[in-house]
Amino acid sequence: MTTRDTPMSKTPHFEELQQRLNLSRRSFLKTTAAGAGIAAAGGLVELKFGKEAQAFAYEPYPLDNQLETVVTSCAHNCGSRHMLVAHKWKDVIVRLSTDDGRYQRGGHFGKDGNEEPQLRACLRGRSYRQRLYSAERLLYPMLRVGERGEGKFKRVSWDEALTFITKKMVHLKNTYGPTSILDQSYAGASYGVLHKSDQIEGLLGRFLGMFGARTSSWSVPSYQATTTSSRWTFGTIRDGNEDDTFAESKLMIMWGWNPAYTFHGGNTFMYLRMAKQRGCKFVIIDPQYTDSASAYDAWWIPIKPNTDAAMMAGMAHHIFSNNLQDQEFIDKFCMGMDAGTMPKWAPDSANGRENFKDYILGKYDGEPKTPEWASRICGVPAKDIVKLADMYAKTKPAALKASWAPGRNAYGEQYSRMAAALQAMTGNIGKLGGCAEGVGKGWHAEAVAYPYDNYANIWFQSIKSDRWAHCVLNYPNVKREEIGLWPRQDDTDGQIPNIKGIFWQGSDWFNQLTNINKEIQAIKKLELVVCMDSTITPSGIWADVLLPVATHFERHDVALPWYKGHYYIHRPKVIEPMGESKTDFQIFTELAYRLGGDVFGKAYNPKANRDYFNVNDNVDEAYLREWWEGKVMHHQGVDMSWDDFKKYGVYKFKLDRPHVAFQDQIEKGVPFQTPSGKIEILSSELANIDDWTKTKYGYHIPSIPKWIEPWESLNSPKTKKHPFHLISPHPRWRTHSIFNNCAWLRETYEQEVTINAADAKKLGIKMGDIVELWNDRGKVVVPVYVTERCMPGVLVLHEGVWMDLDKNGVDRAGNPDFLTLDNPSPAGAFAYNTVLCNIQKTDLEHRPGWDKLSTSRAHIFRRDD
Ligand SMILES: Nc1nc2c(c(=O)[nH]1)N[C@H]1C(S)=C(S)[C@@H](COP(=O)(O)OP(=O)(O)OC[C@H]3O[C@@H](n4cnc5c(=O)[nH]c(N)nc54)[C@H](O)[C@@H]3O)O[C@H]1N2
Ligand SMILES: Nc1nc2c(c(=O)[nH]1)N[C@H]1C(S)=C(S)[C@@H](COP(=O)(O)OP(=O)(O)OC[C@H]3O[C@@H](n4cnc5c(=O)[nH]c(N)nc54)[C@H](O)[C@@H]3O)O[C@H]1N2
Ligand code: SF4
Ligand SMILES: [Mo]
Repeated sequence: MTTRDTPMSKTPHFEELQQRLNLSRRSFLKTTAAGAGIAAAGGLVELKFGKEAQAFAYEPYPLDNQLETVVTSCAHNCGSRHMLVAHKWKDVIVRLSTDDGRYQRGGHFGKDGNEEPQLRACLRGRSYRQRLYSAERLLYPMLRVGERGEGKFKRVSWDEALTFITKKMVHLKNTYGPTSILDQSYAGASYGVLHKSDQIEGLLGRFLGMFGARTSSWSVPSYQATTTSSRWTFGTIRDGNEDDTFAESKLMIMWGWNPAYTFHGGNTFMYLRMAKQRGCKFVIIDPQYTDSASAYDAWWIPIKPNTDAAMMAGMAHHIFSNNLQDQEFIDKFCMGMDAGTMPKWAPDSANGRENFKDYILGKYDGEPKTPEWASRICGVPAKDIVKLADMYAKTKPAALKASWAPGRNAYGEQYSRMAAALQAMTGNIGKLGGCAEGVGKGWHAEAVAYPYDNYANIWFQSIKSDRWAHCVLNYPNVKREEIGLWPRQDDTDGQIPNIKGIFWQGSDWFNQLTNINKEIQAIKKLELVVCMDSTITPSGIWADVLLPVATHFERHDVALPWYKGHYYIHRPKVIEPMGESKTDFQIFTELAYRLGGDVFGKAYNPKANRDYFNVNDNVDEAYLREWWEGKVMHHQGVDMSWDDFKKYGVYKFKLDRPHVAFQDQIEKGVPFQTPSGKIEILSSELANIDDWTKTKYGYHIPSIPKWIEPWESLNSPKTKKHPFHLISPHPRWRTHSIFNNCAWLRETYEQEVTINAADAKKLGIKMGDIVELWNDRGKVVVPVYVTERCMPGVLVLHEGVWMDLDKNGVDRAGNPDFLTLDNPSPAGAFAYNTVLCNIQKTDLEHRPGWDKLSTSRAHIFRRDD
């Protein structure tokens, strides 16, 4: 998945397409009326459907040598990408195993190693059969019959479902204009090259843009803070090393990073273990003593959530005031780190006069950012701040891996920029064993196998993603800065989008964005909500139309690594699509033909014919082969043919040298991709902005990293009413909301809120009690987990559980997004971890899952009574 690099407005291509489509209401009615659905220039095409869903083949239990073995990969936005090996009996997958070394070229059972490590699946991946064949699997199109959100649907034919959608789309576009449909496609399927969901490169954006009605969502929930920060500082988001380089570090500072739970690469843990074996010291800065901390016997520094930038400023103070910085590195590569590295133009710019060192030393505000100053804010003893700063400045090479959660905050970008300043002042950028992450994107994959041309990213307005509800509820009385409107180069600049419909493709965003109660109000105002997914989801419950999508076992594709890893995994169609499901690409192509006949259909999917909805295998193969031969073999120097790749199932790249971000900048003097060619601690872009309301940020952002107090935190007066700070990290047992309904995984965990033992005692709360958490935005009910491993004042509740409302609007499942706030940080970061709330024992009903039979038993082993 990518974030936007070059915003694209209407293109000459696009104008031409729209003219040829001439999508007036009349021409649309003509197209559809011609034949209950499909009768474009190419003639009538009959809709055909796959077979009915198949049951498990339990009997007779097939032996291994009776099964066919197919190499494929796991999917989704889970932090990694691993091989799954499907063992199938006829058209049913009866077992899943994983990489054991033998599937690659020159491979054999057990082959493993540093260069070409095995890609071994985690528990989630290995449980995939339960998702594939789950009771919640969506097998045919459905239309809503009850109120929105009531969850009442009836089965309809594809033709009925698509006719419903096309009519509404044309109505919305004609009545409310080109901003009327909101693209909420996300990363559920970003890591395939053909059947892709994504904000930028995805199939939905291309489809809605070409249709001529698309409001886009530009900020990413994961890491918008560090995306913007890395663009300002380094000029790119490719600031990541490959994981094997961590094995070379002497000091590993894991800042808000818990790879034992939250994956960031497939073999991270293995390489970190190698580092440990070689004597690397580990430090963890996190409100929780995590499993990563215990696995590496790390020095745990508990910190008040959202105060990281202050602690980092305290470290910088110690480094500067003891002259521990790498001054040679600073002088050569940095801009604005200190008075000596200020650009010549700086004094002319109101926001550009300050340098970082003088800010840290207190020259501008009379407040030196000493370790003692920092300690009062972040709660970490000053002596520990000094000790860590000393270790970091004196150990070479040292990796400060600044993960994303501490940036998923109010002013999260300041944390990310402050981290970059520390990495730079210690000279740990571009060096093996050092680290500039950040975003952490390492090796670059060829990621798109369908046309990625001038049509690829057309949009008519683009807003900060989690302001859609605010926009809908307040339209037209919304200021552009409230929704972070991306500037446009034409006369529509600043126009507030009139959103009347939403498409979800590869996203469960209704369940995953901030402030769900506000979303619930907003969605009632919409006229069209379409959910494309392979299972029923909590978002789907709020849709008007559910379209069944074939999973990655049921279509042909190639899998990409996540942010780390350098390999491709072939994903053949392992089984036929279940029920009546179709691929996203089939659905959009069919919709394009219905909306605009051959002109739209062919432009959207040039290799396909009118019958693609029924026959897609050869077309998909042609796209993939072209991608492999044109991009992978040609651009990436791969000598394996497409047919051989399909035979082996995986291609693992051997890199000439370990992949270290910015190595050439440091070693060969290649300029950084910033305007100045330097590491911009003072950002040229920010220093030269006068009217912030005209930028996508909307609000002022200092041009150097600074500590800014978040809206809510343990230091805020609001703690009188809501004394606990809630953070919501990512779950080990789910990929966000995916796998929530997997019974095998649920046996191993419970969605529960973690609380410090002393806090629990004060409140009379015991392990396993059911509690309610609330603030002004909502209320959720969950069991409680009492531990010393979480710092006082902090609660931890994992994101992604499937919401389950009672009649009073209380969430019985414990989804933290009923408590989160939809105010994004100026740079676009979702403030998921900026939440105050309260907690007490409750008699309210708790429901651990939609399927009560799959209730977890984990709590039985944890009760202390
Ligand atoms: N198993 C699993 N892995 C995943 C995912 C998943 O859903 N499941 N999702 C993937 C995706 S899309 C993403 S974006 C990444 C997210 O990756 P991260 O952002 O790194 O992960 P989180 O789990 O949110 O948080 C990591 C740690 O940060 C700590 N933390 C929270 N707030 C603060 C703070 O204010 N300060 C400090 N110092 N620490 C804090 C938490 O206690 C937690 O231990 O993970 C990816 N990997
Ligand atoms: N409180 C709190 N909330 C958070 C976070 C947090 O830290 N705290 N983290 C946020 C982050 S970083 C993220 S990335 C988001 C994730 O938010 P989402 O992306 O909404 O989460 P997923 O559960 O991964 O949903 C992806 C959906 O895509 C579907 N899908 C998978 N493959 C396909 C396909 O091929 N086609 C189609 N049409 N659908 C497919 C899946 O079935 C699933 O329903 O959550 C965010 N929410
Ligand atoms: S869920 Fe992610 S980490 Fe687990 S096996 Fe699948 S790809 Fe790998
Ligand atoms: Mo994410």
